[in-house]
Amino acid sequence: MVLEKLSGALNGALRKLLRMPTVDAKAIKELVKDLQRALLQADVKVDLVFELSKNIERRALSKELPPGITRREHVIKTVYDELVTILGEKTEVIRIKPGQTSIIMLIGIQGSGKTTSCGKLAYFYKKKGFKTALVCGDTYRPAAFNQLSQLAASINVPIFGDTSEKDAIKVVKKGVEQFTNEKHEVIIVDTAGRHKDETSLIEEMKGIERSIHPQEIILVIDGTLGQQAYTQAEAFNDATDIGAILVTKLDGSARGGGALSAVAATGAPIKFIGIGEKIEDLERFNSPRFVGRLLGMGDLSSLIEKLRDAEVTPSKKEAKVFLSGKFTLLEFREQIKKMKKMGPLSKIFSFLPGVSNIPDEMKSMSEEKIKRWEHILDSMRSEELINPKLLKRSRVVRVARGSGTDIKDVRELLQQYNMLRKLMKGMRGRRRMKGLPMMPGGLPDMPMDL
Ligand SMILES: Nc1nc2c(ncn2[C@@H]2O[C@H](COP(=O)(O)OP(=O)(O)OP(=O)(O)O)[C@@H](O)[C@H]2O)c(=O)[nH]1
Ligand SMILES: [Mg+2]
Repeated sequence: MVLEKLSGALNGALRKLLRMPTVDAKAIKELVKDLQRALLQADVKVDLVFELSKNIERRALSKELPPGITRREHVIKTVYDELVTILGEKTEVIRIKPGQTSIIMLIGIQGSGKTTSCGKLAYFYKKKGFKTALVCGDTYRPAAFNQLSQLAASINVPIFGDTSEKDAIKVVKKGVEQFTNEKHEVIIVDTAGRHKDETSLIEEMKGIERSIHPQEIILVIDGTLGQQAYTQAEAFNDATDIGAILVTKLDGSARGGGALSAVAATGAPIKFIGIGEKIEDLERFNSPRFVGRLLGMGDLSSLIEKLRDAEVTPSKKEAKVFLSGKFTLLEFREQIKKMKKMGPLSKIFSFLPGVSNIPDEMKSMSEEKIKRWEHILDSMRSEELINPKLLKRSRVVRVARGSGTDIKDVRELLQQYNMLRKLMKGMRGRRRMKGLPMMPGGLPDMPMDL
């Protein structure tokens, strides 16, 4: 599993949010705190974590929600979006033209995983049906050719190398020439990792680049570096515009989140990730999909679906209760309070066939509105709750002031209440069919003594 620890922590934070009775400012603060802890432990840069927290807090509490989306879903989607943003939204692929030769050169500091990744990439392209070959450009380390040869043999891919030649450029040039003549479609060049710093790395890269003109240069970065990966990626991104990045060792590294976000912050595209020591442990990097997996929730559509399932679903019985009894503002208030636990009205009404003409804004009533209405109803006197007709202008002004809302809000509530009451009156007229079982399209069997 990639970034197991980070994934577990992020998933835990979201699960906690799902269990909260309501998603309010306090719940979001707590979520953000959990996310911060998880990301900082994964070595994500403090600035990035701060930025992400701010964005999540601001967006999560935004007033308007898209229709049909609950506050909970909206918050989860916000977290998802913000994580995708810090990992780079663009998904880029290396395009290999069939029938032509494409040269891919890998560079990177010592031990970053170049040679292993050359083998993985060769396997990746071979599996896609491309005629693939490997060239060993590491003349510095004697065992390098041997290491790459073993990988090449294991996947049955030809390899070129010359252990008696010290000039890497000469060897690489010869190998590329040979494989181009043999009409190989993908030639992958391994290089030495003797560099102390980014500058010498970039120098050598430029030398080989001038002599073989690769279609793609891939900088291999060790994922265990965490946010330190930034300097390497930045120097590389400044030096070449045909560069991509491959982040290795994301399996089992606690700091991989830091490495990925640091690289993305330079604007350099991450095209592949290494997720193990085996030849098949290479993946194209796709940040939305990656974040989905990191959160333990697949892509976003399945995320939303899962969220819907995870939400409390009111039972048929509860739905009946909701529409039963005398329907004054007093009952309305009871139901509003219950709705906080039961979820949006659309769910409740979906249990009642024939109730399709509920105004949309009532069906997808947001949690903010439920709360606001609760405050408004709590500010009314009991005589007003029992007899809403008493609520003339001066009383409406008083209720608005008392509940910290606008007159407009109180009016809206009264209007919605009246609509609902009328609707129920209409249903009561049809109630003579009482006793019929619940049938699709038919009327529900429910006590409604309005
Ligand atoms: N767990 C894990 N190990 C990896 C991954 N990629 C590479 N390694 C390991 O990292 C070590 C170094 O890998 P190499 O491919 O030899 O690195 P290199 O960049 O070619 O090293 P030099 O040629 O010495 O510069 C090896 O033990 C690999 O097995 C990965 O994605 N996951
Ligand atoms: Mg090597």
